[in-house]
Amino acid sequence: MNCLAFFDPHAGSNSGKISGVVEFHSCSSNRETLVRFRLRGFPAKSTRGIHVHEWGDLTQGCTSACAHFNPAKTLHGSKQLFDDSRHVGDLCNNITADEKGEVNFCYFDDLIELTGLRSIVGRMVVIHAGTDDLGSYRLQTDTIRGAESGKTGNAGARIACAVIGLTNRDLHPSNEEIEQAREYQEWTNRVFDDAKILPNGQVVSEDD
Ligand SMILES: [Cu+2]
Ligand SMILES: [Zn+2]
Repeated sequence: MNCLAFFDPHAGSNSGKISGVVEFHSCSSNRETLVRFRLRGFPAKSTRGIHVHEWGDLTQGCTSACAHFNPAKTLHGSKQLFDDSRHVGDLCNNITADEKGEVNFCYFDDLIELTGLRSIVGRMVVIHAGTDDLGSYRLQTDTIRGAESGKTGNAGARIACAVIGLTNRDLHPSNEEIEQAREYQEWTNRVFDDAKILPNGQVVSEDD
């Protein structure tokens, strides 16, 4: 199956003037869903939060997309720090632009699906003004930063959003893309294995 979210820089729901597409592909040759970013319009070398939010509803701009898509009712998190204890819509949490302000990147996502209970079809890709903190403060529930970390990753305002729709384009990855996506997967798995010290310096025990 093939889906995409088109970012039109002239759309009212796109104050960030982001253009391009986020593509999704699933097929029998890979267990996970390929996610491909082809976006431009970011400040050079900036990192921005990106997620799938629950509804593809633009009646109040990106606001009516509501919260991160979270059918399992878990806390916000990231593959690197929390494995599968994260929202289905958390994706890779952040994208980083190159010196031209472009993002060309693909990876395999093991939580989203294009059919069934975890289907993201008809939902919304939202790009934020800030960086997703990966849920790294989510255990500090007595602070605002901690509570938000477990909900939104403190990624900030919504600067652009686009509904995920079906397409008849074949978005199957090239061999080169599959290789790149596997490399990224190994990297996130490796980081997770020794994630005893979080990016903020906080140390978590195995029981956490
Ligand atoms: Cu978001
Ligand atoms: Zn989330």
